[in-house]
Amino acid sequence: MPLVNRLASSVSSNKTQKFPSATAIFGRLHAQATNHNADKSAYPVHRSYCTEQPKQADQQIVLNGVSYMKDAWTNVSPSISSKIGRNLHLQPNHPLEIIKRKIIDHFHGSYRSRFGGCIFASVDNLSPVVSVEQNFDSLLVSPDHVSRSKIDNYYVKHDTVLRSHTSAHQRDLLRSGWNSFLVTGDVYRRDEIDKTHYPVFHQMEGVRVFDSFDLFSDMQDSSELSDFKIFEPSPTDRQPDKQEQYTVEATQFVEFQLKHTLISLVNNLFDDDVETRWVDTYFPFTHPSWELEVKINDEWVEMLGCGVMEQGILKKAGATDHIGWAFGLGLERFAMKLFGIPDIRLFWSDDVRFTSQFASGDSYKKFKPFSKYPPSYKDISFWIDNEFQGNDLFELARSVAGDSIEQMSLVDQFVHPKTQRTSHCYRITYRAMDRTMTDEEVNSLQNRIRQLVVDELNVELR
Ligand code: FA5
Ligand code: MG
Repeated sequence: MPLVNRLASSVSSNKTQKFPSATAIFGRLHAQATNHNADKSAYPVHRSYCTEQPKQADQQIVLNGVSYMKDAWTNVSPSISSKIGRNLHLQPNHPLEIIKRKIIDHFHGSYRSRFGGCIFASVDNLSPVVSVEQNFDSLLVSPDHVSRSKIDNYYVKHDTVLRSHTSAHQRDLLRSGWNSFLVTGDVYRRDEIDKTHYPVFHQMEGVRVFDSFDLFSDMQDSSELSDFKIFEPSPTDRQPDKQEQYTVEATQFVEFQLKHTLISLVNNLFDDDVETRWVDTYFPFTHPSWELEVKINDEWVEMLGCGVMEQGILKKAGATDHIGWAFGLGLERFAMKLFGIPDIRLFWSDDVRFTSQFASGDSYKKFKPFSKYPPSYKDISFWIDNEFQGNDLFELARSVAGDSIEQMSLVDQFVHPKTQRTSHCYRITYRAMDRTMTDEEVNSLQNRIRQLVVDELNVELR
């Protein structure tokens, strides 16, 4: 779409790595890219990337009614594919649908064009099956970036992936002519297991781009307008607080706008009853970049990532004379804070003791936990080889025990002084949300996991 048709609309603290996720992966690569002495062994060579030739397998995988030919990259498990199409964010009065609606209402209510219309368009029905190009390349994620790994993603086939973030749609929506939009959807990641992490969760992406009139027109004295420019006359070096092409003042305006927008959202949702802090971070698609953390039950929880969009993405989308911000927030984390939901697995529950509590659509009602059943702890220790990845273990355990596992954590590791072999000990917390699990049930699940780690992960039990 020609540019003229584009809709005319228009503090940081220390990083705590409590909830590592793909951001941590983006961050790791940044460290690798900027530190030439980085320990390469931290990125084992067996991780494979999209440059590999796919091996054709004579099997199909059907997702959302569409059939795909499997190849060497396919790693979508049945438990994951069964979640595609559930669309919790579209189920009326599901807590994720309520929080989505509240956020959209906030944006529609707070941001209006000169003519009174909504500035932010909203989309929530895009398929989670996207191309690798959309999920990574369109966002300037380099071809060998660790975040593309099969260890961390669910590949449908070599060039198709379950989106790992809603950022996968940024470039296409900008290209179709929108300057400000919200995109909500289910996203998929091979990730750790605990009360704030689940392999399928929901994100909302927000994007807003500005031309120089949008950005500087609020200046008191319009004669000053001409003094402010979005672009440097010639690119500078990249600096910690700005990209090469953008001026400091344009970047600071956008940073201010972005942070103000997100803090207003959080205050509006949580009635100002909330402690927040900004943490500097790294994403390949924004610079500078931040995470917003919120205190929940005395713990800082990362709620979203955001930043000033890389100009290369705007260029690819045809918005060459613009600057913009983007954010991606975790809907579960917002709903957990708003409703006081203690465990991310509950969002998938069909138990009426859960669903009935939201049936009225009342966003102010606090969740009343039904009785908490006793946990059962089991440890599993083994010698690992260089190929071992924690995410493979988490996936395997989930395939056996599903949502009966509340948490899995690495509680001990050491290297044997003589053999130099590495031992890992993981503690599995079993606790179903709807009943007490019997000892026999837990033992049988644990035995099955012990058997499968040996068969599939090439480890030796201790
Ligand atoms: C991203 O996904 C970036 N695409 C966000 C972004 C968008 C940055 C636009 C800049 C510009 P991250 O991996 O940090 O970033 O995830 C964003 C949010 O999703 C997190 O802050 C968290 O709230 C939520 N989240 C991440 N992993 C999980 C998980 N396994 N379970 C539940 N929520 C998660
Ligand atoms: Mg993050």
